[in-house]
Amino acid sequence: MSTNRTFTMIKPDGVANGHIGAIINDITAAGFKIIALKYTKLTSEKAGEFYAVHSARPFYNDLVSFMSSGPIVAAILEKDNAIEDFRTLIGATNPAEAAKGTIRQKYAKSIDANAVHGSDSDENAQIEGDFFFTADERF
Ligand code: IDP
Ligand code: MG
Repeated sequence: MSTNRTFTMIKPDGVANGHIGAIINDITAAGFKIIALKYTKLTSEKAGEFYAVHSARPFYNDLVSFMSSGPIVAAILEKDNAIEDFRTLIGATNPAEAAKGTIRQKYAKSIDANAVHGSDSDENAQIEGDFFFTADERF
């Protein structure tokens, strides 16, 4: 199915390592339009809620503590075929397996601290965007 919006976060490692500008440049150079953008920080409670789908996974507690360890950048992005094209742009979850030139290959160091999030479906893009942005924060 073809979709036109996705949701992303630049994760705490991407922010702490100074990659906000480079990552946003890669995203816009790939043809994504920014619909909403926010520099913020998740509490551990909010991070737990965002990643609730992974609550049974062994890495869940580490993921929640990592995602609340520092500021992040959240964004809603628009492009034809947004979900699939953005997953291609960021590369595999494990940066060691991410294709050359992808955001995770360039800016991430480990499977847990992997620089960026990308929605995996239309439905989740909607839910995740709504988690961070009200209607009047989208342009
Ligand atoms: P995705 O971010 O590529 O969609 P998911 O499987 O949805 O990957 O996992 C969500 C996040 O959980 C990953 O981006 C990564 O930060 C973390 N994660 C996934 N698998 C592992 C793992 O095996 N060890 C540690 N962290 C993991
Ligand atoms: Mg995922």
